Amino acid sequence: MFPANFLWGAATSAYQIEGDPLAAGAGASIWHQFAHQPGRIANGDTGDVACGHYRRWAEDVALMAELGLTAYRFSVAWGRVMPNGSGAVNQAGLDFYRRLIDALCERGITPMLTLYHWDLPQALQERGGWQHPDSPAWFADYAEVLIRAVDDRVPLWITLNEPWVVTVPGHLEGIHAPGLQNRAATPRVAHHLLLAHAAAVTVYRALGRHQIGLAVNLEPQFPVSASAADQAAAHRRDAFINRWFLDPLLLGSYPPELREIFGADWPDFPANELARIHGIPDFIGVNYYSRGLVQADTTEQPLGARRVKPQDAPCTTMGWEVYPAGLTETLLGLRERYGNVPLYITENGAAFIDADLQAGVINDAARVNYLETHLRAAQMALAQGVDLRGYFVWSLFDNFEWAEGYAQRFGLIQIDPLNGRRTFKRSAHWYREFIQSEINR
Ligand code: IFM
Repeated sequence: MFPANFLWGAATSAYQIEGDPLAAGAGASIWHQFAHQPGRIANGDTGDVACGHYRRWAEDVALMAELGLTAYRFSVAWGRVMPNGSGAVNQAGLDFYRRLIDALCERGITPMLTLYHWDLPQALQERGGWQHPDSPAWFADYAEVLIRAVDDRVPLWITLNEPWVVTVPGHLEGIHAPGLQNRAATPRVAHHLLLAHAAAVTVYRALGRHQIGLAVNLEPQFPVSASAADQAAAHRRDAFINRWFLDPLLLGSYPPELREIFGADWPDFPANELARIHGIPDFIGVNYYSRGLVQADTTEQPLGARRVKPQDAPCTTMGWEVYPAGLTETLLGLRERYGNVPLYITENGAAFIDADLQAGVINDAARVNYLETHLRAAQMALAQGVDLRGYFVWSLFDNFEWAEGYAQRFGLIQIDPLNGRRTFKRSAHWYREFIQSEINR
């Protein structure tokens, strides 16, 4: 049912797994700074140790091979490569990623490299971060360093991971780094992220030889009732989450609902900047976890809507409903709105409280069920002709789940917090068999 050259992967990101964030001359990131502020992260957790992948990368690549992955999605910590975010390059940081990529290639695992998974160098934040009009140029310079260094061995590039999350939890709600609650700045942050994506793609088209896209978090929105207010709220939330970034990129303009949502805080963006953003990436990465059930609520500003937890539906420990049909709907909806752009599912997975290790097995049956039903949902979109090229489980490891710290566990592989020992959960064994059966079909 899956095409023969379909990629079977798992995904991670730098700050969530590496640990040793300041090693070998690396510059601190906004997440390092944020996690060390009291009260920001559950249980006071930080990424100082994380999964220890910075030290154990070779062992981790061996685990990926044991799992039978044909692809691995990881991100580069900008501050390891450019400690101040711009200017001098730190060779030791670059070498860490070169070694990782070489090891993946030796094992026949296709690297998918994300340039930005939320860990802006703190030095750039101090200059204004994503609010600064030069931020797209900073990003393009950083992208150029990486493209020149490793494009010969990296066939799949992602500019930004989930620019919506950088924008909203990071700059509007203040629950992610850099922890700002600045409604007036929020639209510009999003706009600069889009310009940064476009600038990196321009560099890539000049220097790179493979494919570049971006990864967005998408979730279909459903009104909680048939009332006109709830329906309008679901529609606004769809524009706010699903179309904010993809419409300007693929259609050339922002959804008009954003001006209604932000009112006077929505600037008139110049036509030449919108034209620069408008451009078809080589692929879109879809990060799918759940659907949104939406209720109108005027106290929730600026959206006038809030997400509610469904009654009597299975949910993960993040409180996200398990809703596989939404994945099929998302993939078909993308094709309907934007045309048959190549797609990868760059993240899909679930946090659960896993059973303890018993007789050598961590029986995470709920995660197996989640993955199986979502793969079936992906197959349904493929059967209807969607150009889906790969699937990446989030996540390879239990890791630092941002503001939730280590309490939320998405991994196929458990990490012992005391000694970093890695243990395959049942879902890892299941995924290995699934991949094998697909490859041998
Ligand atoms: O852990 C995150 C990841 O960094 C980005 N996408 C969602 C995941 C689960 O919340």
